[in-house]
Amino acid sequence: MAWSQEETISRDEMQALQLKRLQETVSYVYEGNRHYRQKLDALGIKPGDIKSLDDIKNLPFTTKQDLRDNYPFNLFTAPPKDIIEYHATSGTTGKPIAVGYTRKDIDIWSEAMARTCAGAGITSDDVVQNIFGYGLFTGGLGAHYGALRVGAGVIPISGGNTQKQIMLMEDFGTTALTSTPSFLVHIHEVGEQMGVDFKKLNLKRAICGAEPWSESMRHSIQDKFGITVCDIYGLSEITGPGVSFECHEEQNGLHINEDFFYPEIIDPDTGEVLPAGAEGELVFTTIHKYGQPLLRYRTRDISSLSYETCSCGRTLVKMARVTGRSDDMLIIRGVNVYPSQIEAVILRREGVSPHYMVIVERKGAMDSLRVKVEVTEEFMVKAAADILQGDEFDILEDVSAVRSKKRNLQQDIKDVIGISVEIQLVPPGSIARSEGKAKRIEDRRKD
Ligand code: DLL
Repeated sequence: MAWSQEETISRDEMQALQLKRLQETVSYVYEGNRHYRQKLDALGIKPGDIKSLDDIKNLPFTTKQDLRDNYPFNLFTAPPKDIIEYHATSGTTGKPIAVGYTRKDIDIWSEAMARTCAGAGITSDDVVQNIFGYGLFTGGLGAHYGALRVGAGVIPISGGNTQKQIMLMEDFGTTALTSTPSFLVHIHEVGEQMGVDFKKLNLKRAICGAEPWSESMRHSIQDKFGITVCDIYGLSEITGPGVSFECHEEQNGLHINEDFFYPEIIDPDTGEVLPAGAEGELVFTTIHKYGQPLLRYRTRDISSLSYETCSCGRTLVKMARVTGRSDDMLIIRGVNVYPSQIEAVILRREGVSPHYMVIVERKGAMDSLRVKVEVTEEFMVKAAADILQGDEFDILEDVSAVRSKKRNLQQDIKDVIGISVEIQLVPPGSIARSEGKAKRIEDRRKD
């Protein structure tokens, strides 16, 4: 069931609402923000020039660099006294990016997250263990606000504390989890070692996101915990989590809260707007935001839009699962590679776990790709048993089993990404675990 009425309105009604809010937003930033006024003046655009939604394509893009250049608060449009909450992205280098919310922004964010929770089937009957990190990261508080709004009970445990997570799942009767997918895999692994059968707990559903993941990873988490898992997408610059969310009815694409965040897909190289269905870079204009509204923010996330009807009854446009980032994308020997493609192959294979690390190195003039993958405990036990019990023939068999696993993985990955990789099988637990977003790429070419 949809949470709010705007989720099911007709396309005409939605577009009328979007146009009204877009016009208000352009006037608001033109009047209230020096950076945007200069940008719009330079292009000769006045707020009154926005007469249709199509006119959005004349507005300037905003990039991460704009946010960096205006650090910390020069892109805020609301007066400082109206900002009631601050967050910041972790940032890979140097200073983070700051974001600020007015009371109204927190209200809209809570609404977006209430829709997200409802989309995943969370109701006032649920006990939500919120594993997203609380703090400057938007995941923790965003999920907290949404869960509160639907009337669920929230356990604000935040990330980390793996054993305590498991203890609370058992003791508090947790029914829903909100977490990065990689951390759920880790929790399951630790729980298994402790002899916990997650399927016997009260767990029913989870909302996972904040990092690229694959359909195979979803199935793997669903099977391991015996729950339904929905994807959630968002970014701090736009609001945090809840920009879009999956419905549990279809689990196929994420409904965008498009009455708050107006989406476009562009060609990342030319900036040209692409038609529905085409894959490209997601761009969002916040059309109902006051602290730090952004015009045409380039997310660098790759997706596509679908306006087809969804069986859940929501009319909100859907975006496809994010397959990678246009800037995180690895270019190896001229080929574009997304780590999520490699992940999908790994998850299909028996004997290896979803813990992996993609290492890019430069050997001479050639870039090479190495994928470190952990084998499972069972694989190790079986291999060790064969070696200990076996005669020479069995040892050879075992070595050849390892070899053939490597060869198969190598071939499958090559089939998907188009270039050859070196596979390094490593023992369980040897790849560093993250308690938030997983780090899956080590690009040593930059060293
Ligand atoms: O990760 C907000 C969030 C919190 C989303 C909790 C979902 C759940 P940032 O730290 O600013 O914000 O990182 C945003 O993470 O541009 C994507 O590249 C990536 N990302 C977020 N969700 C997904 C997802 C939060 N479901 C960046 N699938 C975004 C793939 C995702 N990538």
